[in-house]
Amino acid sequence: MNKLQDTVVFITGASAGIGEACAHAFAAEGARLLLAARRMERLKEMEPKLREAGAADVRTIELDVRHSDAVGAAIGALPEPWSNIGVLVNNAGLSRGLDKLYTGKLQDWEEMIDTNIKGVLYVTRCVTPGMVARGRGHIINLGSTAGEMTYPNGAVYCATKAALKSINDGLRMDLLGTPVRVTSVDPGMVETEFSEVRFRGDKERAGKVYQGLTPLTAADVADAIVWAATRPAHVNVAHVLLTSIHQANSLLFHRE
Ligand code: NDP
Ligand code: 8X3
Repeated sequence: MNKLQDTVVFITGASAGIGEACAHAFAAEGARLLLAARRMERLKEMEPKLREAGAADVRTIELDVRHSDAVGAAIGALPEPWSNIGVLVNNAGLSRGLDKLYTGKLQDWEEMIDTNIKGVLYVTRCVTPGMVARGRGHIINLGSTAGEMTYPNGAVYCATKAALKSINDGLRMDLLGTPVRVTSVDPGMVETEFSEVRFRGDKERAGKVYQGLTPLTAADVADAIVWAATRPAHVNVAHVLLTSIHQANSLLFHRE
């Protein structure tokens, strides 16, 4: 039997990109998928395909992780077995703009900080006590090479991902003595809707980000996440850093 058969896997930001790919990868493991995002219609469209792909069951929630009350209400209202979350993938996140810090837009900063840091904290705060009480759980956060090395014009996005490093380390220490695991999966450039969101729908500018190189795919990242989630229960994969062969770090790329 698959290790994750019937395990409730909660994925935030499951309506696109890495989150959507994780939904498919965990479906293939026979997991029970709890999927959250703001675009409910996308989640609903995914549902039948995920069942076909092997998901034990699928439940979708409309959720904006920036709102602590909404996060608490959505998680608090889950009936069994959905409330028994075994794996949490804190994936919801975004970047806005590519600007010098001293000319950046406050609204962009608020959105990134509220989603990428506070959203992760709110969801983690709601889900982790149940994991501790049940003696089983795994929290997987989406970091980034951006959190390892800051790049020009991206200070605030990079800071949100660097903050996750401290959150992961702190959480791992606070959970010591419990069986709950904490993993950070930190990809380099992945071709998703990420750049379109960053440039507010400017597809041409977004396309240029990936020009001349082979980026990671969302499925590559999902593969690493499922790998971390399927290690033996005593193994905690603290950190996975993965880039395409055309990327050395946040700043250095090989373009044909
Ligand atoms: P996408 O834009 O393709 O997907 C982002 C997902 O996050 C969407 O499903 C979106 O759903 C959801 N989301 C955004 N804001 C919120 C919110 N406030 N509440 C709930 N859901 C939200 O981007 P990626 O798949 O690339 O990004 C996923 C994660 O991976 C992010 O944390 C990102 O920082 C990280 N990452 C991405 C890399 C890349 O190069 N693409 C590299 C390294 C890390 P909806 O709009 O429906 O709410
Ligand atoms: C996303 C990767 O380098 O575009 O975290 O910021 S990058």
